[in-house]
Amino acid sequence: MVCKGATAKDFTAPRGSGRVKILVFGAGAIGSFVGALLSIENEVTLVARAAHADAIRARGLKISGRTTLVAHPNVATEVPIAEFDAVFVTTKSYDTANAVQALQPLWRRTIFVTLQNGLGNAEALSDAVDRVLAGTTTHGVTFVRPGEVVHAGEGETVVGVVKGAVRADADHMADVLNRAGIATSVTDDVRRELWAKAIVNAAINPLTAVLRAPNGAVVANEDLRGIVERLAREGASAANDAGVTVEGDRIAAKAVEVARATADNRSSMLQDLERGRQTEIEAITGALLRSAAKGRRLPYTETVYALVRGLEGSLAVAPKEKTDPRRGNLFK
Ligand code: KPL
Repeated sequence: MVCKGATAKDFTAPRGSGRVKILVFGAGAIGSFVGALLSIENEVTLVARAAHADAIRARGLKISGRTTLVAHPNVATEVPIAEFDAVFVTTKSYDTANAVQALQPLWRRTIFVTLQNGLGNAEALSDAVDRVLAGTTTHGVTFVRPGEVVHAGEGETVVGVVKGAVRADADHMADVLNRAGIATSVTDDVRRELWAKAIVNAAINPLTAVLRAPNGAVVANEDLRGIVERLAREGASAANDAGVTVEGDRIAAKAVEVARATADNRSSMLQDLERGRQTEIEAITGALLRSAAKGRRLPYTETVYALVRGLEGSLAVAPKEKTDPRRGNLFK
């Protein structure tokens, strides 16, 4: 247990050691999935919206698909006053600032792990929080209704140190995730991993949103697969412009591999549009466009960016809700 003033080292428990007290802030698809699995061996509190929280209290948190489970984590609709060994931030990227504010009581008390899509989340956390790990996951998870998510596609999870923590903290967190059945490795270059994941998202999510089709559709024929690969290569050139080495052909192959592995999943961007919500286009595709060197054109990326922005506009997607800063917008 981490107490006030504890150092990163205090957090490090021996491998295979017992229960960890975890707060998962943001109970959308990924937050619910990770929170449910972690709750089997650990004491997990999921901060969720009222309808989701009520459903979980009444019937448990149901995961179906590749993972079948009814979990019974603690639920709350705002940050509880308690000590935690770790906080997972799993909100949408446009809600990270709200999340950081809501979690202020824990900034100096525990280690934070961002497990979010898009670029900029680790930086936003690091501006406020003492100890930060970041992670990426390519599991495909769909939020079906309050109290229920579907694990539609297997993925990989990677964590690494961003700020104020040590490699042993990342090892411990990976161990906690592995013991929960979420296969996780540790990287010494988490920045590169975050960029690679953003590029994979930029190659898959907008296309699925435009086509209104699950991930598998974008690699089901050569023409569409060609677009996925071009989007990934353009993303790699934006990353390289920003000083992050990403190899174009390799990340293109990775994007195709992830789309195949999550073929049945509806991407988070498609789920957002289907629910009439704002998408993460700015933190994913927009961030890549803004990172490209002056004068570099990314024609495929620019096109899907404009299409998704257009869809958000034409579907009258609710502008970002004004949220109670204690709660943030809790869905990822
Ligand atoms: O991260 C995802 C998302 O939908 O945001 C993938 C890996 C593409 C799974 O759908």
